[in-house]
Amino acid sequence: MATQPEVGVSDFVLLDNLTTDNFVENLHLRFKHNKIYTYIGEVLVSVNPYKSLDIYGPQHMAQYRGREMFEVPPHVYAVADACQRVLRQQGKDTCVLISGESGSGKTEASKFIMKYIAANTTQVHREYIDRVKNVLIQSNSILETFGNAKTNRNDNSSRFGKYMDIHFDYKGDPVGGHISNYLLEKSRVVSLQPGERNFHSFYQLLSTNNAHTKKFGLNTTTTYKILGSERPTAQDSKLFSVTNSAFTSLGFSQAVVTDIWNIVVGVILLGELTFSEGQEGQLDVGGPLQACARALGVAAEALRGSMAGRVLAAGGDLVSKRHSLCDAHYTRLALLKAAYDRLFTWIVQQINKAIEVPAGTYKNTLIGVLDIYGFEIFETNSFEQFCINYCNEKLQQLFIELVLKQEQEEYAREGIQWTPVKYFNNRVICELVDAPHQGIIAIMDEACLNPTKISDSQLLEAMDKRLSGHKHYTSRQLSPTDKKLKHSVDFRITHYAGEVIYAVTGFMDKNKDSLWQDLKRLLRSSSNASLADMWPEGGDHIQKTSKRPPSAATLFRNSMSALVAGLQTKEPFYVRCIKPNPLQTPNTWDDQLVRHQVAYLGLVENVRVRRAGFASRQRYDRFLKRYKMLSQYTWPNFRGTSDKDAVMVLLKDLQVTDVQYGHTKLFIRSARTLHQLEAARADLIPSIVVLLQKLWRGTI
Ligand code: AD9
Ligand code: MG
Repeated sequence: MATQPEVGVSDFVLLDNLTTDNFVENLHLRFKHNKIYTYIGEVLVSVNPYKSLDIYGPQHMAQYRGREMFEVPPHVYAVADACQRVLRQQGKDTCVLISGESGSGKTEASKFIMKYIAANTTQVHREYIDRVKNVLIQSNSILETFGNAKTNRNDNSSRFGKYMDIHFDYKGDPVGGHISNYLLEKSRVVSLQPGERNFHSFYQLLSTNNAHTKKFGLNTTTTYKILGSERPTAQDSKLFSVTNSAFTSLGFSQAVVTDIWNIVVGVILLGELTFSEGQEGQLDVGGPLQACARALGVAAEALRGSMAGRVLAAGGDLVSKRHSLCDAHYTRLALLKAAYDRLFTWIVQQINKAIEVPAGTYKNTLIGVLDIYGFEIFETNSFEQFCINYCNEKLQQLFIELVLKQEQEEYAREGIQWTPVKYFNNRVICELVDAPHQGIIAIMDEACLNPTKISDSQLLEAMDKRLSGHKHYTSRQLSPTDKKLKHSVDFRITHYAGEVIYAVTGFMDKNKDSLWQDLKRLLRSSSNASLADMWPEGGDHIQKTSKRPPSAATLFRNSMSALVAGLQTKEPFYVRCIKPNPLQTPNTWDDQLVRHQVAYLGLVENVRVRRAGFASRQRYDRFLKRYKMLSQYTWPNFRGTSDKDAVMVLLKDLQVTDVQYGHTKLFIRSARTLHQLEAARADLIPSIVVLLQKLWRGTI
């Protein structure tokens, strides 16, 4: 592998004339030759090839085992290996942060990393470790079935954020894991953009005639309302078996698997219920009420009742309130979203039970893999995109802080002087969203807590009042002449990755995220034991006044801060994913699209920082091994004491002066020097090979 010809430069720090044009050109050149990976120092830039490349097999894994990143061509396996090496050699927790926009290849990268880590284990306790590896990998299939969907950007788009810790014992073998899930895009259950699908689980279930569908009269040919116009495919039916066998591998009992699919059936059928106003003003519920109730394990009458009205505890009294048609529709939507969301979170909890490190097993270190939904700009952007894009801001912020911090720390550790490079710091955008009292989340929460009902447009007024003048915020009201802000509900955030216009419609409701107590009680009473288990608060006494739960945005902000705090304690590795075209096709390059991503990911600045001080840094022993042939004083052997001395002698002989000698590493200032060293090495290798061959043959 190491002898393969180089295409462009495999590390951007070696780029001669660093401009965005040259950066993109190098990326494109490599992409054309199926070289989808390129480094910026230790950061991996990955371009989605949209075709399967023969670079992930066991023989490829073997080539990365125990090798330094610069010794082998760039690869996501090299990142995984470096991660595992830090963990084994330094006993440090590490994490891989994968970012990039929707469809850029984050989830695939995270799976390759897990696959590599799982394969790279010692031979002791083989059986146990094989089980752990198997469940870690199988858990992905279940998560994707229930949490991924086809969007206009990606046929298998993650609609939730995932952070997975993989725990290792003192030998560096995986012993278990833990998954944290973040904000599932549950609104998808009830509304789809044209051309998009609901979560894969629905189509998988309906792709075959199976016990679950037969029992409730579902069939493969009917079009169900929540599924839009999309039909199950052959791929869905294949994946349905994969999901079911993953359930079995993870130790889900048949009863639990049946419970899960019954809930999915229940959700589909809830969408089929019809409401009409009866003669006496009561609400009539039509459609498959009986089957729906059976699937959810509740009495049909109780289900009907909870759509037709609700019971409120007012003061000490219980008051019944009839639902209007509009209330009933709203109630159904809320129930659909909540039921599916809880199902997803509950499945993650069950997976966690299956993969948790058994009590008594020694946990030493861990690798965290973060694969989160990418930055999104849709035709209409709502609360979900607001949260997703905020999440991407937080990760970008972490990247900025850690990359700078790491560099500075390394220079300090090695006793090297440097002047920091200026960056666009997106902290100001994070604060626009999450600052206490002044941020959008705080303003939303305040509105949600207001005892009088605040409408979405009143929320927007409140935001305008507090945020007018903010450089990254505006709205139709504040900028009436701005043609892009078409509707009165529009506001715009200038994110680090671009401008996004959000429609405030639905923000209040989605942020409150409340569900009538009656519905919680109904689900708690289900004979479907798993469903009942998902709704513990449904068991509370009707008159118990519990504190209002935190809003959806606050919960999300808190989970993001906890995530970032956790990541900051670990040694980070980065994979920056790039989407080459919007068509999801191979061999197609959209220069504008790539250029935009390179710009907002700050990749050129990343190279600058990396080179601000120095184009390259290498441990003395490694440097010597690679270049000692270039001087008679170091080839074949140096007679001095330390590797550092040898490198000093070597570079003096070569008259290389633009370097600084750190305590353990050599810092080379210009990429040109590194090029020259590489070129000199490449020139010499053939003659050395001839020399060695002659030596072996005894002809000299
Ligand atoms: V989203 O934010 O979840 O919508 P991701 O996760 O960034 O997005 P994903 O990994 O799902 O994107 O990649 C999208 C598709 O690109 C995959 O389904 C594959 O078909 C394709 N892909 C991505 N990476 C590779 C790869 N290394 N080799 C081949 C790939 N195909
Ligand atoms: Mg994904």
